[in-house]
Amino acid sequence: MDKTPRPQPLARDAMAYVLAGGRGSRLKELTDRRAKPAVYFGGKTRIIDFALSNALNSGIRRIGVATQYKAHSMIRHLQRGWNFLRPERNESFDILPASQRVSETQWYDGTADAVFQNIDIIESYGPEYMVILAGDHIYKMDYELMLRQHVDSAADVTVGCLEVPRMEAVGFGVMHINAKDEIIAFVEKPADPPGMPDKPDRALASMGIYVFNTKFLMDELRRDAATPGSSRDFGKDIIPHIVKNGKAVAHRFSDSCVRANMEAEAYWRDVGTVDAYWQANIDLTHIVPELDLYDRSWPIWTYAEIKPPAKFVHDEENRRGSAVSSLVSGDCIISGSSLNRSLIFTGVRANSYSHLEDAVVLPDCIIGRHARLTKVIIDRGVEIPEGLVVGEDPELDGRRFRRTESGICLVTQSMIDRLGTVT
Ligand code: ADQ
Ligand code: ADP
Repeated sequence: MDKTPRPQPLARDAMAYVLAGGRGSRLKELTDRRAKPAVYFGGKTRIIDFALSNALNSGIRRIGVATQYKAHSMIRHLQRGWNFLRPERNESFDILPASQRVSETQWYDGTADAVFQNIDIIESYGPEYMVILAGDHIYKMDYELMLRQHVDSAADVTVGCLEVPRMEAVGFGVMHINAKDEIIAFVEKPADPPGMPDKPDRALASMGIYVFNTKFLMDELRRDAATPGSSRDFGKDIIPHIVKNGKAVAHRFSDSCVRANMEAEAYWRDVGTVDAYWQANIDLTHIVPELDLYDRSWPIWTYAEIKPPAKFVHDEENRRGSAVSSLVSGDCIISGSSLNRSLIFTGVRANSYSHLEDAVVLPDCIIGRHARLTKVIIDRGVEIPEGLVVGEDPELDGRRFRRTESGICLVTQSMIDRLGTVT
């Protein structure tokens, strides 16, 4: 028998700190009233559940979530679904809204400031490592492997990274690395991203997730806070400074992503635009989607009320309630309505003669009789009036709804309320 002692999991000495305060303005009306990490995704979950579930599944038992922009919807979700981590088991779960703790005039500035302002809370727990996460990405990742690389390489910071097409990297931090995976150059959101030396059409992009030794991070945050002109941001200030003055190492996402089948590509999505959001949700209706929500070894936890099952009704007028290649959540009643390639969140009512195709319908919507909806996202709680047609007349749709260039329509209740005034 192999008697080599197993290494202790590093995750038990780590705290995950999830940055969840950003608006995500490219999601338009979907983030008018809630922060991007609180936006619904995948039928039952919200975007932030992915980072939080990754932390939990990686073995991390201390979690802090920094919120700022329109935080109520998220705070409610976190309080209901995520406060099962218990201090008496050496665990913790803290919701950390910007609350002017450092100065009475200062809300969170950049992302680094959202950590800096809570240094005392972090230090009171004394974690050895900090795993800084963005709360707004969809992916499955084992952070233990990133922690292990961080410790083995004795890095000051380890930055999660993945390859993207070069021109898509304008929205990311972009890095060059050497043969030992040390980051030798880092530039935040360059207008003309540098390609990889061996693949000029690709760029190595930061995922905006970082591992630090806690003491090093606290010293860095204090140094940065005392630096005039800093925007107090990880991507703009902290990471470039460490790349120049210390040891920053890149961790490739493909090394630690969790895949049900190893031939699948490493799945990571930003879902930061209306198109990307629609596509990632609709992708789940594929026969074998790249993102497997049914993988019991890496569950995505969320808050969900106990609701009755989805029901499909063959109505009195002999219309079948049916769904093909679709996901339908609990508490939905699909009565005499047909759904194809659609993703229906909890509590939706779809009435007779309505037809939904490539539709993403958020919780508690009511679809009126004879409505025909194609390539749509329907915001939470919208009442679609009888006979409304969306997705068949681009010009009319463009005047009534938020229509993207690729023809996806985002429909909110206020757009429905204004329908009578739009010709
Ligand atoms: P961005 O995604 O542009 O770039 P940012 O908008 O700062 O980074 O958001 C990062 C995360 O922090 C998001 O989850 C957001 O909700 C949250 N956040 C933003 N401002 C906050 C605040 N004041 N308080 C609390 N939370 C806040 C970053 C990196 C890039 C990297 C990309 C990857 O800077 O280098 O490539 O992430 O998406
Ligand atoms: P959730 O995102 O949790 O589904 P809702 O879509 O119901 O919640 O609302 C999003 C946020 O907007 C919540 O914080 C809620 O309190 C707030 N809100 C809901 N209705 C209104 C309203 N009429 N005016 C202002 N804020 C509202």
